[in-house]
Amino acid sequence: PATAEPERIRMQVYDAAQVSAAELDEALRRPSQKSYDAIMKIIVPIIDDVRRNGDKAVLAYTHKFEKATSLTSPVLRAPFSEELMRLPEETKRAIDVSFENIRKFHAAQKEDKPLRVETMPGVVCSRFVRPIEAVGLYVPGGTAVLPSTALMLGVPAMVAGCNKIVLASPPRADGTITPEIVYVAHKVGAESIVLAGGAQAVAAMAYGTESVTKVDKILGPGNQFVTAAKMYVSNDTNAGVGIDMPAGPSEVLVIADRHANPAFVASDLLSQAEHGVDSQVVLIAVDLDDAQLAAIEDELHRQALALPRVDIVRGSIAHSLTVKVRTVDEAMDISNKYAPEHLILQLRDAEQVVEKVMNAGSVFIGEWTPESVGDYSAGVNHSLPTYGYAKQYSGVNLASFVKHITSSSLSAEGLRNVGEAVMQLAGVEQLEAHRRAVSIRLEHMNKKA
Ligand code: HSO
Ligand code: ZN
Repeated sequence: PATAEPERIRMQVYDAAQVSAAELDEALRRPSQKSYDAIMKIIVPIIDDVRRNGDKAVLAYTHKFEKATSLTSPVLRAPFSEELMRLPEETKRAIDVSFENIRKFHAAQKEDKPLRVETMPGVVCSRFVRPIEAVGLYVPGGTAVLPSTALMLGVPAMVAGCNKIVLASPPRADGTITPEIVYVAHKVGAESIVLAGGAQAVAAMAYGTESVTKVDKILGPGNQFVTAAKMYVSNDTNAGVGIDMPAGPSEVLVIADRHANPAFVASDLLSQAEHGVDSQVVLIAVDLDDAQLAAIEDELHRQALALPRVDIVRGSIAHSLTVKVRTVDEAMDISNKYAPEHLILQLRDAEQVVEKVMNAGSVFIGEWTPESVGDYSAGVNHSLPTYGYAKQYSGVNLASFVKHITSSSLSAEGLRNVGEAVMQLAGVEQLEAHRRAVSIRLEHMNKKA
């Protein structure tokens, strides 16, 4: 008997001219996440346990969840031995090239001169930058090894001048970490690698243990347990730890017109779809005729079947979609409302369209710019806001690893110039001590004069 045809891998198609705005919104909703409460119930006891019992608790969870039962310490300290980062030359070269591009782009984000403004004669306001002292960088394990994430977090931390860089990643069952991640840790000057994942890794870095260094900020993507743990510890004033944006499943929105190569478009959609079954990819087809859309659909199906992760792709394509529109402006309206983590412009005038981008994590311009280049090697960061958070958040960048401190410096003349306004407002707020801190100085000046 003939073997059955594999089921068609195809995204649902909507015509923006034929559905209501509400229907389109509904179609573009991200796949829903597990309830926050259910996850909190699981992670809070783990966090409490790590806070109370330190290393012993971290190790016990790593033995249990990672099956790394031979592990006797949850931390690997620098310098890391050559043997732990033995890699094929071509892998090292690829990491080196990517490292250098990411370093260059993030070094260019440095503000080399402090900001200084004289707001009134003798009233000088300044702002200067200081690195966050200790950062904890979470590199997920799971279905793929992600040394690229170690680069995207570690390189800006290094460029910012963070004193202590701690990496955390779940070890393999034999208790080791993939050599790619150790090599990146070595290159960025990490002081240690925490051999743990999940809520236990987050808690260990937030509170510190006998051997895990306590950090001031935890960054990096992770599953829902990691994300919830980051939110939990950042709300605990006893931990005194900050976090980056909560990261959700990866997503891409591709806008393609008649000039786009169907094979390129399909390959970009699939490169995000293979991340996880919860990923979502969206194609906005600008004024394509039926044959052109069919060409993209055929490519998507054909290329997907050839992928090792085709099963994951089936899952994510099931809640992905194509939206047909007439104009680029219509496409941009939908995109700005969706606020995609990644936006790919496969349009003839892609460069000109960039000025219409209001909400997106990172933009990939023109047919020679697949998202993969940004995921790994171009220099931009791949740790980006998902789930529509690109409306109010930026991706990881140099500023994620520093604080801006302001200062003011007044001369006697400056205080004379601004003092009246201060005293008036202190009067309005009935804060007499505030008012007097100024008046006592002005009186002193007048006595001397
Ligand atoms: N596209 C992912 C990043 C990544 N891709 C890592 C490959 N490795 C989220 O931006
Ligand atoms: Zn990716």
